[in-house]
Amino acid sequence: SNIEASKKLAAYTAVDRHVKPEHRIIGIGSGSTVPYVVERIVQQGEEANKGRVFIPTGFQSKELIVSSKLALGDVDEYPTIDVTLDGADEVDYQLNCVKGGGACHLREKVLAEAANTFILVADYRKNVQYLGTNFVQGVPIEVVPFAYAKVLQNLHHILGSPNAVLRMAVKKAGPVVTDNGNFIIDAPFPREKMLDPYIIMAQIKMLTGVVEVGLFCRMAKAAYFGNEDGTVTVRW
Ligand code: DER
Repeated sequence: SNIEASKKLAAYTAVDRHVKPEHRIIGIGSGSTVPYVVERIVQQGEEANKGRVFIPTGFQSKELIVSSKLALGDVDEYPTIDVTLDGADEVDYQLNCVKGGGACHLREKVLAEAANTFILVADYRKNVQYLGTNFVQGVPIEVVPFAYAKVLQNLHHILGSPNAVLRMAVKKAGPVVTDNGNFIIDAPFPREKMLDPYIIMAQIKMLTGVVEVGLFCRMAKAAYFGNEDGTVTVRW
């Protein structure tokens, strides 16, 4: 499909430009675009990948690294990462992004922050002027289960997200549970709150019980978007 082709195009372009032979510690994100990142890195060959370690951002990411026969590294051993590549749910013109559609944004943010270079790869749907344009389900927020009702109440009545909801699982009874054993709340905000996402991110982060917020504000060095017409849009 056009969307898959555009994910592949973004991923291949980003890897070709940012995963250099001297890069040894590589962070791998989560979602359906990063498999193309790993595919392209594998294509760099055994020689290039000898001595490299790949740090996962969760169970899916770990499985992807292992199934691609790349060396798995642990973030504990490698607090500094040469380059982390990850997907996003939306990216605005200042490279603020919404992440957490796959409920993996806590470990993703750890590896994004630990990286000397953080690169986003996405299909054209994610390339927006304002966050909340296409990805309308809301800002993903990882919360400890004990506090989720309180956080929901604060979002509804204080932070201006009356439609915030606990993310329910589809193939499991009850809520989605993250790799860290926590819940996810999806909190939609009106556009004016998304003009400078840093403000709302900080306000959400301060709510007791919030573990991490799926807003990555100006962390990425560049974002690559595959377009329907086979071109790539790069923003930095
Ligand atoms: O959940 C996440 O943060 C993922 O990276 C997600 O934002 C991107 O998923 P996709 O590449 O499948 O669209």
